[in-house]
Amino acid sequence: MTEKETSDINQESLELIKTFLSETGATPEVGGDALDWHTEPLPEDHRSGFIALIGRPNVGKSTLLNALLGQKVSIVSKKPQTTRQRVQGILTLPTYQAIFIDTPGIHARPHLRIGERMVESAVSAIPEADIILFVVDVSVAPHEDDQRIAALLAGKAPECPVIFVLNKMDQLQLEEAEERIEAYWALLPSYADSMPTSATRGTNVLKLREHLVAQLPLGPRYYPHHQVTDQTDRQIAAELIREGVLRYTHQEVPHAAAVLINEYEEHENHVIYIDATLWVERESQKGIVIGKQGQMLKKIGAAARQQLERMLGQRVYLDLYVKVRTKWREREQDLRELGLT
Ligand SMILES: Nc1nc2c(ncn2[C@@H]2O[C@H](COP(=O)(O)OP(=O)(O)O)[C@@H](O)[C@H]2O)c(=O)[nH]1
Ligand SMILES: [Mg+2]
Repeated sequence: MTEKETSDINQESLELIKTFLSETGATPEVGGDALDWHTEPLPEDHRSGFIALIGRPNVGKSTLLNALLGQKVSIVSKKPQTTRQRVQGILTLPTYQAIFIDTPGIHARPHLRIGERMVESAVSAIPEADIILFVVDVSVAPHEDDQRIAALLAGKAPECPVIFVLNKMDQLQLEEAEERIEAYWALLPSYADSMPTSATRGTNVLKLREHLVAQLPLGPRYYPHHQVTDQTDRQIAAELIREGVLRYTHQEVPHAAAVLINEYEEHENHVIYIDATLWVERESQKGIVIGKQGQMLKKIGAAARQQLERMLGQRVYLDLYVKVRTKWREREQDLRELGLT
C-alpha cells in the first residue's frame, strides 16, 4: 500500500469517527451543545429497527458493522468463520435507533455441530429483521452460496427492504467492474437497492447508513442511548482473546479454539481482573497456542488486554490458561457452556 493510500484511509476513518461522535453527542464539538439524553423527549417520528447483515463467510460483514457504528463491537479476521454468534451493534441518535445484527457466514456445507449452529443462527436473523443488508465480496465472482442466500431472501423481500452491499470495491479492477456488478445483480430480482462499499476504507459507509435509516419504521428506543452492543463485558473479553488466536495462529488452530471467562471482576484499585481458559481440541494445538516459552500465549493475551484497556479505560490483568477439550465443537453440552447454542 502506498503512503498516499494509507493517509486517505486514515482521513476517511477519521471523518467517519468524527461524524459519528458529533452526531451521537459523545464528544461535543467545541462550542456545540451536548445532547441532554435524559430530558430530551423522543421526537414523534422517531424511527427504530433491526438491520441484519447477511452473507457468506469472509465478505466483510463484521468490518462493515464496525464501520457503520464508528466503533468496534465485532471481531474481524482474514480467516473465514470468525463470527460464531449473532452480535448486535446499537447506533442511537436523537431521531433514530438502528440495531445492526452481525451474523456468522451462511454456506452450504457446514461441518460439525458448531458449523450447523452458526448457519442456523444467521438464517434465523432473516425473519426477525426490518431491513436486510445482503453483503457480497465484489472483488470475486458470485459464489453458489451467494445464490442460495439470494433465494433465502427472495421470500422476505416484499415486506422487508433488502439492500445489496457490494463490498470490497477497493479490490475491484476497473476493467472487470461492469461485468462483475451485472453478475451480482443477476442474483436478485428488481426489488433490491444496491450500494458499493469498502468497509475497510469507509467508502460509502455513511451513505449506506443514511440510505437505510430512511427506511427504518417508526418505533421506540429499544436500548438505553449509551449501550453500543448486546454483548456483556465478559463476552467482549472472550471474543478479543479469540481474535488474538485468529490473528496469530493458522490452519485448524483458530477454528479449534474457544474462550471461556471464569472470572471477571473489578478490584479495589480499579484494575479489572480476568481469569480465562482457552480451549483447543488437541495436545498439538495446545503446544502451538502456548508457543516456545509461552511466547505465543503472551502475544495473544497482550493483544486482547491492550484492546480491552482502551475500551474500558481501565487497567486489565489477564490470567489465561490453555486446556485441551477434545471435540468440543461437536458436543452440545460444550457449545451450550460457550453460549453457542
Ligand atoms: N480490501 C478489503 N478488505 C475488506 C473489506 N471489508 C472487509 N475486508 C477484509 O475481509 C476480511 C474478512 O472480514 P470480516 O469482517 O471478518 O468478514 P465476515 O466474515 O463477513 O464478518 C478481513 O481481513 C477484513 O479486513 C473491504 O471493503 N475491502
Ligand atoms: Mg464476521
